[in-house]
Amino acid sequence: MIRRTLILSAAALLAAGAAQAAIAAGAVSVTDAWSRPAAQGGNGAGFLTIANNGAAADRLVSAASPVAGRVEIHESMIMDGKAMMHPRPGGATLPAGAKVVFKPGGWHLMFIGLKQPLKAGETFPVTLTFQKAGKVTVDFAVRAGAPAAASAPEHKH
Ligand SMILES: [Cu+2]
Repeated sequence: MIRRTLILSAAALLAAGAAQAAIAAGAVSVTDAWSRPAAQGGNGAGFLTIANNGAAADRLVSAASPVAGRVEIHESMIMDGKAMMHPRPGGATLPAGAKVVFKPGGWHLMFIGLKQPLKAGETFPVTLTFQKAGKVTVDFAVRAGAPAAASAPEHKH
């Protein structure tokens, strides 16, 4: 099962690399992509680690997934003692040589309007678009035991 998933992921990466020369040459790599379980019709939150191994800064400009109506890039921060999420329409800066970790309480992807439930143990594809490195599709793993996205703080725009 794990082996099959790895092979499929490798095939997907190869396909993406063939279609996206920038990624094949690319300085950006993505690891540890995961999300919390979430219900159909609701919103989900996604987390990942992005390494920019290049000599120039890059930027995660957008993301998209067939499981969601749209995907937004958000940043959570504590304001007045409350966790607040803010959309970051300009995306996330990836400094040269830096590793940027999207994690609970910080940067995250917001899957708005889920077309299907995100079930623990399953994976779903997300296509990330980087300003310089281009597009890459990554499988996000839904982790059992993680708090449901429904328990996340309300959005305050
Ligand atoms: Cu959010």
